[in-house]
Amino acid sequence: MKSLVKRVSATRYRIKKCRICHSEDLHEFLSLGTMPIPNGFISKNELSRQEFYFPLKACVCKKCWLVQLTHVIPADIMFKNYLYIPSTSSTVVSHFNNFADAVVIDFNLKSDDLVVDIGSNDGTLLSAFQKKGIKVLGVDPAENIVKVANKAGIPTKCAFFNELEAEMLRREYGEAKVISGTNVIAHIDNLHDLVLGVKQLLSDDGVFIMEAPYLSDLIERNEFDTIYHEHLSYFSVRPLVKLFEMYGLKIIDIQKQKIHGGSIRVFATKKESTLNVHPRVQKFVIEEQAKGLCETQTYDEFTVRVKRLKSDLLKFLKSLRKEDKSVAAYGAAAKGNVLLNYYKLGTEEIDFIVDSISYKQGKFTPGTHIPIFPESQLLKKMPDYTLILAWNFAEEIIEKNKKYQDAGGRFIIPVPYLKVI
Ligand code: DWN
Repeated sequence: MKSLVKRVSATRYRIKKCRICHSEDLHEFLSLGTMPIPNGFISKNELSRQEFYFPLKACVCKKCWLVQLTHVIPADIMFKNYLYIPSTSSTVVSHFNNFADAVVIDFNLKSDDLVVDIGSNDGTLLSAFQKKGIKVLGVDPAENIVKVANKAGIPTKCAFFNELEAEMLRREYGEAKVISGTNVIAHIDNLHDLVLGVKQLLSDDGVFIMEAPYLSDLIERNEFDTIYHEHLSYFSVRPLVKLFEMYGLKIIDIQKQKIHGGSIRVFATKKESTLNVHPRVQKFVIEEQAKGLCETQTYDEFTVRVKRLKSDLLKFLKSLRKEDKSVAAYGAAAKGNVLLNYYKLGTEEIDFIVDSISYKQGKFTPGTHIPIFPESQLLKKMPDYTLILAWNFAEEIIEKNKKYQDAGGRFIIPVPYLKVI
C-alpha cells in the first residue's frame, strides 16, 4: 500500500544562521525525527490522505546561545486553521487574570491606556484587561480563532504582527501603553521585525511584556515535547538582552512563572524609559551561565536524558501490554503529539485520547491517528492506565478525575520523569 507519509526533504526550510545574531555557528543537539505539524488534528475522512512529515530538530547558537529549531516551516502552513484555545483551562484563565491584575497595578494603567496583545488567540488575556475598563486590541493570524474573539467582544485584527502592521495600528488606534505577547514570541521567525514593530507601536513610557517557556526549565525538566514546529525559539535571558539592545530597548524585569512547565515573563521598555532595571535581571544572566546554558555539553547531556525517558516509558508500556492492561491518554496537546510521534505510539499502544476542546473531539491525532473523545469517556471506558500528555496541567486534570482513580484507574506522567500515580 502506498505510504501515506510524505517526508519533506531535510534541506527544505533548513536555517543557515541564528535568528538573533545571524551567526552560522549552530550546534545541533537533538533530533526528534520527522513528524506532522503537532496541532494538525485530522478528521475521519482525512485518515486515508497523505500527511506531510517535517524534520524536528533543535540547535543552539554558539555566539548568542539562542536555542532554536533547525527548520522553519512557513507560518501559513502552521497557523491558518489553528487548534489551540487557552480558555478551556482554568489554570490558564486564572494565570491570565493574575497577569492583568498585576500589570494594571504595577504600571498604573488608566481606562484610556491601550493594551495590545500579539497572538491574542480567543482574547482570554485581553478580556481580563477589558473587565478592568482598559482599552484592548488583539492581533492574531488564525482566521478561525479571530472570529471567536470578535464575537466575544474582544476587538481583534486578523494579521501577523510586524513593523508594518504596527505602524498601521498606531495610525488607527494610537500608541500602546502595554504590548503583550504570551506563548507567541517563540513562534515568530523574524524577531527583528517583531521588535521593530513593538518599538513602533509602544508609547515612550510603555512596556512590552513577553511570556515564554523558559529554556532553563525545559533543559532541567527534560521537557523535550515542548520542542515542536510552532516553537521556533527557546528563550533564555542572554539572547533576549542582545536582541532588545539592538533596537534601543532594555529589559527592566524578569519574573519566573509556573505555567507550561516553567516560563519567564520579561518586561522591556525603550532605553530612555525612566522605569528602573530590577537587579534580578542580571541575576538571571549569571545563573544561566552557572547552569551551563552557554556550553554545548549541557544540551548534549539533555539529549541523553530525553532518550532515556523514551526507553523508560516504552519499556513500561510494553510491560502493561504483556499484562493485558488497557492504556488511554489525556489532553490532545501539541506536545502530546510530539511525544506520540517521537515514541511512535499509535492505536496499538494507546486506545483513545480524551480532551476538553470541542474542536478536537471526534478528530484524530496527526501521524498516529488516535481517536479523540470528550473527557466524559474516560470514566465510561475505564482504561487501566491513562497517560497524561498535557502534563503541564496534571494537577488540574487529576483533581477533576478523582472518580477515575477511585475506580482503580491510574495516571502515567511522562515528563520530567516517568511517574505512575
Ligand atoms: O505554546 C503553546 C502552548 C502554550 O499551548 C501553543 N503553541 C499550543 C499549546 O500547546 P499544547 O497544545 O501543548 O497546549 P496545552 O494547553 O498544553 O494542552 C492542553 C490540552 O489538554 C488541550 O487540548 C486541552 C486539554 N485539556 C483537557 O483535556 N482537560 C486541558 C486541561 C487543563 C483539561 O483539564
